[in-house]
Amino acid sequence: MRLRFRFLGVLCLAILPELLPAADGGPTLLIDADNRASISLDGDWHVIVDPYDNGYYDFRMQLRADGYFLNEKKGTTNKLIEYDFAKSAPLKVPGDWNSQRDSLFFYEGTVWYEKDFQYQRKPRTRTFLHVGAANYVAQVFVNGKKACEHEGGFTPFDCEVTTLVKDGDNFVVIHVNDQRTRDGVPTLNTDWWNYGGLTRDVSLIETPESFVDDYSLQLQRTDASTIAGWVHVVGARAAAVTIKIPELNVTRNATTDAQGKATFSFKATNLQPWSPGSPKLYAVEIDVGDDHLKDSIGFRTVEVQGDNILLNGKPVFLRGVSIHAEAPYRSGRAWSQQDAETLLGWARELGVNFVRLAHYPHDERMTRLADRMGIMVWSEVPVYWMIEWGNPATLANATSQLHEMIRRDRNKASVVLWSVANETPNTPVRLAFLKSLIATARAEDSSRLLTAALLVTTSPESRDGIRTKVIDDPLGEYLDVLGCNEYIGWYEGTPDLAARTRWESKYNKPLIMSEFGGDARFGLHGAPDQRWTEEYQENIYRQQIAMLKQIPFLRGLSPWILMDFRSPRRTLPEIQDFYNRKGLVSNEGQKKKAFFVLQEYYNSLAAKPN
Ligand code: GCB
Repeated sequence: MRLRFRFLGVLCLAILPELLPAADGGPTLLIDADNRASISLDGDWHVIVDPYDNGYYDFRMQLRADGYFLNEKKGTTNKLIEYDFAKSAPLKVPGDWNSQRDSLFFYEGTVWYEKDFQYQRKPRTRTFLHVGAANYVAQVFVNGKKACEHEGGFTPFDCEVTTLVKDGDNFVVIHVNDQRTRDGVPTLNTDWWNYGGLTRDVSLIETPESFVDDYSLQLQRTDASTIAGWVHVVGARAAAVTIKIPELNVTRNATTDAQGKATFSFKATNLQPWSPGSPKLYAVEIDVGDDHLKDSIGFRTVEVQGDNILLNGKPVFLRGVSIHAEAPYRSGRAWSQQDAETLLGWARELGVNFVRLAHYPHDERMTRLADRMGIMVWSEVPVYWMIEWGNPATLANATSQLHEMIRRDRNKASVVLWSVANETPNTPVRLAFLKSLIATARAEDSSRLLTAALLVTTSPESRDGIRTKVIDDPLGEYLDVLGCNEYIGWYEGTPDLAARTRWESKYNKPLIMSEFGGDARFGLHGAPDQRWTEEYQENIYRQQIAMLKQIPFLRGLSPWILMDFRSPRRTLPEIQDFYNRKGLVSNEGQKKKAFFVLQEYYNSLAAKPN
């Protein structure tokens, strides 16, 4: 909960004790939500843009912690009511507000969303309101009562509304606020657009009274013919759980323990492991009483041995590219199947077997599609640049976003790396913060590799003009794979400086060059030393690739970035116009010259066995 609401809470206690927010149990996160039967609430929602948060006050300026906009919704003839959802213009959900209305392009603040829906309650059924993502804080009210609230703009949440829905007419109001705050995750400054709103799907999910809320099924690292995992059940004691993988002739039963967990471990003979060359997914069925879940899961191992990354026991080189969740061809936050297919389609054309989904968890359609296409994924939390490292509330917030990212995607074979941070300062307080995130990630998922995009130190030039970049960040000790961002030729010198740069690492660990690149406006041509031209960007890529080939412990790269993306930091008229132009593809889908340089390199690597 952010300061603003904490303050509101204190005020309410002091002067309006009867108006405290309804007690809510907090949201949960239903794994595999996109595979459950649901009633979509996507489409037009009425919205009230509320820059002063007046929806929390009544007409006498009395604070209504339960939300003035909620209780008076339908209105009565004789009262002064100064708003009307029914007459307010709609916005599409999913969708950020910035790209849907010119007047909201730069808007950061509160928008109240409202939707009417018909519902019939069913016996022995629980109902959840599922929100795929709301940037940044959301408070959900159903039929005027608070259901839950959530902080974090890129992970899903599910509010139980079983006792709030009724037969016939219902309405849901969601208060979404995307004001940046110093103590937030991310914090005040980022190099991407702060797209606000209900940016992913919203639906009602129905479950039986007892149901599966989480499960994990993985190949054991030490024994690639054993599948092990657990199923967590809520609402029942000693529940009988059955797992079936028909193609492997597997049927296994187990009973939940006092914590609601049933554990499994079984041999899987003739298993075809998931890999980029053969992204095999198995239909998996999980049955607990009346709850029947279906998923498609790939099984593979990923581990580190010295400075190698092993996929299914064999060394692999990660030919990647970084991707923002920016919608291709139209601006705005990407969310649709079409968006995912376009972005991963270009990546595939480039010759990748790996993508870095920067700088926050992307829509689940991306990781599902990566599973099917055989593209390994680096997924990260928005712990970016300067977070309030010493603030326990910020750590709690980052921890919960990390937990939600892992929980949503823990059964996706494509996800091989969790990243806990991007370009963070080398200070003791930040190290303590990130060590805590790493401990959480390891406790929640011991099967994947942990990484972070680090900054490096550079030694002064020697007499022959050679410099050394040293990976010596103390965080490296706690990671499995080192990530490193460098901008030789763009923020640092000219492209030819790459030829005079050597790399060393304090750690015997694999390195992924998680960012490098430079801006080019598509269609702007000039000499290779002329900034902003396609030729300059192409030059950077050529020089970088020559340098990267010399790094003995390099095990992958994800240059910055697949497509141009909106950023408020990039104001240069006629070149940037609020776009970061480091894309290999323009936001209109035009491929720049550097695209083909990287493609040629990746094709040559793909031709060699790993
Ligand atoms: C970085 C950041 C990335 C920026 C990029 C740039 O180091 O990690 O978020 O967009 O540089 O273009 O400056």
